[in-house]
Amino acid sequence: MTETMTGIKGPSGLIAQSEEIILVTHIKPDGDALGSLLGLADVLRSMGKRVLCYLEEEVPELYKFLPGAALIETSFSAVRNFLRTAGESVAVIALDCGDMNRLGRSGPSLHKIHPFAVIDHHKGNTGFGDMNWIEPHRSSTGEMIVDLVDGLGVRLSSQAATCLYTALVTDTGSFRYASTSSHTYRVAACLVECGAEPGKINEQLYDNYPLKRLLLMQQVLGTLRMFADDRIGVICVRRSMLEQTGATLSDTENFINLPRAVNTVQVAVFFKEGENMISVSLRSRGDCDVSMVAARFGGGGHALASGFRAGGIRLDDLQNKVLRELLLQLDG
Ligand SMILES: [Mn+2]
Repeated sequence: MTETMTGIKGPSGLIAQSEEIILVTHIKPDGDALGSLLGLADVLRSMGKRVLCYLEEEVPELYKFLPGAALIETSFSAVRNFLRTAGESVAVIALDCGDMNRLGRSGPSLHKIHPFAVIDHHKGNTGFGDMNWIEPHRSSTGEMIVDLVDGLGVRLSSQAATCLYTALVTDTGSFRYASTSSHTYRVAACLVECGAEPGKINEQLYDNYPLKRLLLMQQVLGTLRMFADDRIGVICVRRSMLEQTGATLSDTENFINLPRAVNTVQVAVFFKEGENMISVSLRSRGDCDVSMVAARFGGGGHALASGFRAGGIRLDDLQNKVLRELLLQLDG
């Protein structure tokens, strides 16, 4: 590692003391969540620790290529068994997770295990651990894990490097977002030196879609409508489109970035018609705080990315309501 690394970081003392460690991350896991989880798990195992990775839902198809993904336990009984056979020195580390609720249904049970450490880069992190290492300026939790591992004096395996590189590349939008710092690139360089292969990883992440996703995209783009002098771009996915293409809502990931990237657009909106509910995603280019709009419908999120769900309303009616609120927010 280079001299730019800043010494011992995060819960390295806790890791040194704990022979048995449970790693958890947020539900609806993204590349940073899973990459950090599996990268740190690999490192801890190489240090001779007994490690359990727990996530209460299945790993999304997109991330199944990550080394170790198959070892993630999805049943809480695995946690209970681990605790039953563990010694005194068991610890939990929650990764990339802003608050306890984001751990899912088993959050409260996991949170009863002590010591409970948090490693995260979300601005709004509630600091819900016994020890919290939260650095909101960081590009990704994966970047923090690489510094942590550097402080532990462990060399990353190519498997761990692959996981952590995936964390970096996904959470920085392929090194495009403002959170990408010179340090992010140094960490990326280190990961490549340890065996991460950017070409292969990017192909897995970005050039590996099933045809049904493209067919769904074709239909969803057909719904595009522009409002307010092309400042608002709206797309929808309807149940019938999923039925026709065989795709699922998970195949719509990143669709919202298509209207968002139009040069006149300030806000992009994506309506997703579920069985009983409509989910709405809002993305802003910066001038409009879409979390205020989501909040008016009982949702939440950040100024640039937020969302909510609504039931008992037709999609067209909901769209009219959302547009009205957005115009107030844009021009009000
Ligand atoms: Mn993250």
